[in-house]
Amino acid sequence: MTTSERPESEPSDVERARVDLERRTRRSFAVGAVAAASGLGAWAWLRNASTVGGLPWPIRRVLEGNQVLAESAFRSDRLAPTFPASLAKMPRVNGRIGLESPLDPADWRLRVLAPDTNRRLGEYGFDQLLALPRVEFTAELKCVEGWSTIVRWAGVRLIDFAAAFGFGTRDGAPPDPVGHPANLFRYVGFATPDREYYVGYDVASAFHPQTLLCYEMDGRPLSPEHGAPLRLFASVKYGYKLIKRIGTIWFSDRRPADFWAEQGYDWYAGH
Ligand SMILES: Nc1nc2c(c(=O)[nH]1)N[C@H]1C(S)=C(S)[C@@H](COP(=O)(O)O)O[C@H]1N2
Ligand SMILES: [Mo]
Repeated sequence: MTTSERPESEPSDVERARVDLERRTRRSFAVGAVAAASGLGAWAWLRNASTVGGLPWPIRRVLEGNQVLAESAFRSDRLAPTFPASLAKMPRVNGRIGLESPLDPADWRLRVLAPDTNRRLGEYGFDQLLALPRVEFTAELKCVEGWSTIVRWAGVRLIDFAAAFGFGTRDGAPPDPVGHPANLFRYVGFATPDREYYVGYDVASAFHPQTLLCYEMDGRPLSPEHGAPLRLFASVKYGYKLIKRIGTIWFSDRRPADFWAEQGYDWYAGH
């Protein structure tokens, strides 16, 4: 396997977390089971339920339940399973929002913005990212539409980028999620250069060791459809959080807007 720095997962820990998660997920879905058993039929029951945030409230409840349990089960030392690179494939191209306008790679910069303004705190070229420690591992891309693909990812850990340039913390010191969590801004936002697609992360997920500013899939530079020159990969999030063609990043205490959360999907989107 050609991994430069592959996080090793601890099967027992991961397995324990998963069993815990599944047990609690089943419990939240029991809300729906009660309706199905009532003779009303789950569908009719859902259709008649009032909506909250664009979703019938029982679905909203399950999603919120999942957020609570995913956050509590989530610890940054719990790594998602990794796979041998020989099992990796390229996923299909899914989602082109924010990729429609032409992009000259030579002009591309990663811009870090001040919280809640468009003021630029820093601007970085691709070479500056390449100069940071490269991390490569093979892990699953999971789309909520119901498919998943094992993919070989390479890039820079977001936490390493933040540490290198003094972002993510109130005092500019390197982020220390375990030792000094209060020093971290609570959220990280990302947007495409045209701002058409945008995602928000809780800082624990953003600074997870398997969250990458990703510049390679399957051992090759990203294609435009997969988000060249830079996209996100996070092993703890569903595909819709893995924004392609990142233009801007901001660290903030205000929860950033999220394209699919605005359409009624779960904001947290952990799995
Ligand atoms: N800019 C942008 N990023 C995006 C999307 C999108 O529409 N626009 N779709 C998301 C969704 S829903 C998924 S499943 C993944 C798919 O990544 P892939 O096209 O590399 O397979 O990209 C995510 N990132
Ligand atoms: Mo997706």
